[in-house]
Amino acid sequence: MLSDLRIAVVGAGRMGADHIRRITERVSGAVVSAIVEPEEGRAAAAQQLAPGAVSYPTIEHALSADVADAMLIATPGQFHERVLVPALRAGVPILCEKPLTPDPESARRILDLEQTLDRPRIQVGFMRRFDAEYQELRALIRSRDLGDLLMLRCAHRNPGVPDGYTQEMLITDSVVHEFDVVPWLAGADIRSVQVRYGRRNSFAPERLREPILVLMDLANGVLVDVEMNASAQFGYQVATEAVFEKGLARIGQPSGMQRWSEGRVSRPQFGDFTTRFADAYDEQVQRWVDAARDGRFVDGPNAWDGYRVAEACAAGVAALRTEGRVALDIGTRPDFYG
Ligand code: ISE
Repeated sequence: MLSDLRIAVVGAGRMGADHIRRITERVSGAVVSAIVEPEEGRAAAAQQLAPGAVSYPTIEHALSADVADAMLIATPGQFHERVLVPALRAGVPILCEKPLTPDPESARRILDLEQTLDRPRIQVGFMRRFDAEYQELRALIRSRDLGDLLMLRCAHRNPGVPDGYTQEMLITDSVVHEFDVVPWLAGADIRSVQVRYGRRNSFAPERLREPILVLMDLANGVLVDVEMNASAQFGYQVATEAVFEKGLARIGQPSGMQRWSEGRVSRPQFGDFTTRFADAYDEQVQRWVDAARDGRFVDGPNAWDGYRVAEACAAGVAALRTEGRVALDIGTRPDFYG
């Protein structure tokens, strides 16, 4: 029998703590053996969630203690390269929360380093690919039952955003997910990105000008629009409408039990992404654990996908300040990435 995968979770903020809970309570074949978190209060809180884990202030301390077979990186994106480099040099399987790194240059450095190994080690945490409805929609597109896909109309609505959230993060922290999942759904790369501003939501924090509309042209002619709305107030919603030659499909619509009382019909809805995508996160981590244990290492989006998204984000950030389309040319995927 395979022994449990010993995972070091690097970064014990919101996502790190969520993953520690997930691995401890719901994922099979894995334990959290180490928590890498320099901030003492956070490290102590995280340890309560995984009492068997040992805390280390840096990844180097954890690696030299030789207590982990794999790394789950959940620090903010700007620290990813700093953690990915020693983890790659140690050759361990890595699940890296999105984004791979914040810019294409650092993402390329990671690709170069990873390609010195025998095969990929990095899976990137684009969890939407593990969501049941996204998978169903992708299968429908591929089946061509409704003819060719013509357009994708996406809505990405957050009730609000944390204090540190900046205008660029509309792209790098939020639309980053559409930059991954849209090409995966439609089977074609993004060729250009454009941002349109409309009337500003007066409930948005002063520093933000939003909602925005992000338009993408794909290499197969499919046109995509994303309403990115970071101050929607009412709740969290990620929805897609796919327009085909002979039909229409929708995912992410309100679902679940309807309650009819006092003259109203209502359904409970999601307050944030950790609950909306809870099943997708569980599935993502379970599949990564299984792949890490049986030597496949990656079962989902890889570092090449992370690099493509970093290029799309750079175009998206440029598009925030440009009228018209910003072109994107991602280049050819190295054979190493299959
Ligand atoms: C957040 O960081 C996420 O990754 C969520 O999935 C996304 O919906 C949200 O907009 C981001 O701020």
